[in-house]
Amino acid sequence: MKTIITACSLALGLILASTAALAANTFPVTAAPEGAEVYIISPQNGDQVTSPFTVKFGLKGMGIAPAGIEKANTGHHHLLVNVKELPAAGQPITADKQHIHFGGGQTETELTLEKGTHTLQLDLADHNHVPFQPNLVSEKITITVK
Ligand SMILES: [Cu+2]
Repeated sequence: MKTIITACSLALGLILASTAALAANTFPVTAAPEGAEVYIISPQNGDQVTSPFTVKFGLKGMGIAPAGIEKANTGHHHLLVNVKELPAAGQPITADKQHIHFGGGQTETELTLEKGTHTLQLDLADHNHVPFQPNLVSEKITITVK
């Protein structure tokens, strides 16, 4: 019995260790091409909009590729809604209501937000959803939903 327990805790220890390795920084980081630029075409900083509204994504000096497709100098957009801290380097960007992935290669979206003030920012990431180095983010804009 004691041997079984020891074997089990050993196995568990190995699993925990490999999970920790994954949680640490095991994703390769893609270098951002020089001169690349991400920006929000519309709405513009300070705009008042009615929900739902369209957000158009701009990109210079790079191309768009769907998530999972590894191609030099390409990535896909992520829209950060009311996000205070930028996604961590070397990790895939979280996927939730505040971190919206456009893994299909979309360059615009229809957004529904509650009335009030919101911030929007784009973050381009590579085929693994990992931000580029340096991080390719747009200016953070503030809009008001009427
Ligand atoms: Cu993504």
